[in-house]
Amino acid sequence: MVMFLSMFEGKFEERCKEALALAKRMRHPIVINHYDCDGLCAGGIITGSLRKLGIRARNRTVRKLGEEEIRLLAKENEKEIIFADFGGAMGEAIESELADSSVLIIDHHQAKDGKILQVNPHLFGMSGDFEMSAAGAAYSVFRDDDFAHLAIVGAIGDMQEPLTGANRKILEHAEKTGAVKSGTELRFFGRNSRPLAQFLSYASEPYLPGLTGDTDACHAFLKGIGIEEKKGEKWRSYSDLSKEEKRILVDGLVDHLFAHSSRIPLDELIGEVFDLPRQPVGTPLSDAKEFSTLLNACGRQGKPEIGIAVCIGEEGAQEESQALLRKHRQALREGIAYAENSTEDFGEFYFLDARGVIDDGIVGVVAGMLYGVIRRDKPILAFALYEKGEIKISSRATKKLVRDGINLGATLAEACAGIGVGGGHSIAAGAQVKEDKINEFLLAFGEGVGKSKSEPA
Ligand SMILES: [Mn+2]
Repeated sequence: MVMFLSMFEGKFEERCKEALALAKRMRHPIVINHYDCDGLCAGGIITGSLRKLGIRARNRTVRKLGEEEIRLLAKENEKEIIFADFGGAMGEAIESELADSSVLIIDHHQAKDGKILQVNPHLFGMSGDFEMSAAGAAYSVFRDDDFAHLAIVGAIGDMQEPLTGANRKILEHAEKTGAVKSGTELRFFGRNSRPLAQFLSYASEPYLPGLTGDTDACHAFLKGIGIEEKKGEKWRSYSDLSKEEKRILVDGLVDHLFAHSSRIPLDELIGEVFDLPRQPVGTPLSDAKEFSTLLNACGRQGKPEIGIAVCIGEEGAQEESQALLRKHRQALREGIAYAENSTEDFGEFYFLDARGVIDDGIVGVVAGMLYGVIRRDKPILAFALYEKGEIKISSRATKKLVRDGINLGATLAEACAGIGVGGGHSIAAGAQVKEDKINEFLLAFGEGVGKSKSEPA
């Protein structure tokens, strides 16, 4: 039996216990979660924990939960429902449409407390934007240490780094149980799993000009700084390097980036990383950041059930998920190659029109990666085709731009007023606008950016 370790202060802890008691009374619940990394982690924690308790939980992953979705759900006559990573803002609709069902909401977005039992950091004076994800909230309810690593993967997927507050408490606990091991290292993928040249040439977050996508250039670079790629017959990975070699590699990268007039700040190259020692060695699952990308790949390619299976630790799911991850990375590389040559300077912001070229599911990620290759002096706005004559809009900024007054969530919401829907975080936000309204939108967005710069927060 799992011990209910006390991790948080009074009221939140009480709410978690109530939620666990409600979940344990369920017999055949359906867990409904959002399709992004954090949603899948939360869904995986809940579904996996319930099944370990002997409860036959089913899982369903969806892209959104609005009034229409709730109405449809009411028709299905589900009697026991757990919502994860959404639902907090839909309390009233859930109350009226699903009045006959036993419902639990585990969310971390802005929400109101109501009659439906809800676990949400926002309701207890914590920040759901920065210090707890839906996966963190789900883990706080079930406290099953087999899934502790997913609480960290979910937080990283929702861009909550650096981990502070509740996230830091969960991390400390997860480190004690041996599920997670943190350290300060180069942040690219494949520290433990890839030969050095691939480690560099596959780097996409951040994107390394002159190295990403060019394995020959990476061999030459490593040779130039005197790092041996092989030990005997074996290709060395980053984690095989000595401390001194790691330092030489980092210095070499900084020089290289400077020579390519790249403006990647050092804290995007090096930072806190999270190894997951209980996951299969040498696979993307053994690193929290890679795990999060793998889950996003599953969700965005319409295979969330594979992501859930990986979270729960079902056999065979791992191989399939890695194939999805490879496809996802390939699409990102193609996207950034296109974006690099197609981004235009629109005065107040950079504009990437990727309609018909980059998928709406990854256009935001590509927009963020663009900061590896263009000046970081203004926000990036990108267009992709969406459904039914609509355009999916993604925008990204940098931390410095946010400090200077940029708030993309607010600016997008305002620019969309009357012609679409939009919103999100100050550093990353999205919107959907009808195709025939895009000129109107572009003008309004440019004006909004100009205004927020002149009135710093
Ligand atoms: Mn989330």
